[in-house]
Amino acid sequence: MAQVDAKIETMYQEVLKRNPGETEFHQAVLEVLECLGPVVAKHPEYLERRIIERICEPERQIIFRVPWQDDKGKVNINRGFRVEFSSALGPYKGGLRFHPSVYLGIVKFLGFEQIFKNSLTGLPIGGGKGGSDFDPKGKSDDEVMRFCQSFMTELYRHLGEHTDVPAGDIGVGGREIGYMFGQYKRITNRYEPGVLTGKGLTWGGSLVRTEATGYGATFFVNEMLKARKDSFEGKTCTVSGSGNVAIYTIEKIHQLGGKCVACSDSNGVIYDEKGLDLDLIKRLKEVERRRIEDYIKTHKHAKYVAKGNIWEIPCQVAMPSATQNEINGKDAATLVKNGCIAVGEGANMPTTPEGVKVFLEAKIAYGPGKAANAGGVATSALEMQQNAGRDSWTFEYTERKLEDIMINIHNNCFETAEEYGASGNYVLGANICGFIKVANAMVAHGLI
Ligand code: NDP
Ligand code: 2IT
Repeated sequence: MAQVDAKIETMYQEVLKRNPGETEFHQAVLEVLECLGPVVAKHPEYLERRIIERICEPERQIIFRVPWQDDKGKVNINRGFRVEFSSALGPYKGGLRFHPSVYLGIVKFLGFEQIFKNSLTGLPIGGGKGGSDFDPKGKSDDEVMRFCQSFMTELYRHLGEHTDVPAGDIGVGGREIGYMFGQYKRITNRYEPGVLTGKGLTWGGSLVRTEATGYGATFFVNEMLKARKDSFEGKTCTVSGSGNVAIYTIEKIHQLGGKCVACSDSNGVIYDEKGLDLDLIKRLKEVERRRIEDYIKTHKHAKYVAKGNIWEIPCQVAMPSATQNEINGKDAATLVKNGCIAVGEGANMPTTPEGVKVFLEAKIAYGPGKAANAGGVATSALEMQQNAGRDSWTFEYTERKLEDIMINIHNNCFETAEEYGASGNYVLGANICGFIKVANAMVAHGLI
């Protein structure tokens, strides 16, 4: 093994050298590479065909200027990205993120994780990600529309139902997908629903896609709890964020008998010991686009802590659903000390490597993002299936499919961890299981 590990270390050093300054990308690559020693020891053909080095290099990276005019007529310039990482298993598939922190390193970390996540879903989708450093916060609908139209005016030429199919992520929801779909249709003169997912229900969208990531992550945690002969019933839970993933995580936790007492946004944390009022949160965030702080305007018994740390609130189940690196080593230790027995990542890479180490050493049920939050992209693939068949399925049928997919992902990760002698380690299970399928497809496709 020492020789194999040394080879993988050399590959990682090469990634650092070729991608300077992209710290989130380095972090995502290291987490996967650290799991692959025993895999390449069993499969020397992966080393020979240099599969790992190829997987770490995106197939294509597109960076473009996005000029747009705000309501005052002022010209603004943002940067747009689409990283088409791997088409080994299907067309590039993955969301678009609009947030001021977006740069190439963020898009590449997300695109890299997406390859393995999409492989875990068992559906025919490759990995990609995109976005912009545009900040939708505080912008009018018209400004968001003009931005989306300008963004799509460049991006459209790279898309297609068999080529690359974007969806939402932070800052990109139904409104943005609508404006981008409209512009795509106008430029191409083609009504091609299969080119974007997360669409509205009357123009090609799928039931359950809105709920899918949060519901899926909760199903995944439910499976981890079941494997330990436990359940959500009566559990106190905390969910960071208050966007799409957080909202439907809270909803499913409540449906499964848990009580969610806290959520957050980038300004602060809400704590409601009676259990969060989800109807109010939906109205504040989905309809009125307000800050979570406004929760206490009507619910005076609840507490709001500006710049608070949600992980200091005792809980048995924690579901980070905001952004990357939101749980550090200290937060993880606090969670474990306070009695947390399960963590399911709705967000992508929300736990730092130090935090992951704490969870794994404490042997709590820890579901990493690329497994736990795969329900969103899986339901996007179901939306693609419905579009291809000019069909639309019922809520119940689609939700059952989502639950089956999450159960399968759980079982595959669990069994892979067992097979590699790391019982209960879903990080190892997810990385190995996701990687092998992609690697085998790459071997089959030859040197491309
Ligand atoms: P939304 O834009 O709907 O919500 C994001 C939430 O996270 C908001 O409450 C936001 O607060 C908070 N947040 C975002 N960035 C930061 C930050 N830098 N610091 C603190 N809080 C922050 O996005 P989603 O719910 O769609 O995405 C949440 C996470 O889930 C992301 O990691 C995303 O990659 C992941 N994910 C999403 C999927 C999807 O289908 N949408 C699928 C799989 C994973 P504020 O409003 O203050 O910015
Ligand atoms: O991180 C993710 O998996 C997403 N943002 C969803 C991607 C998709 O194509 O539905």
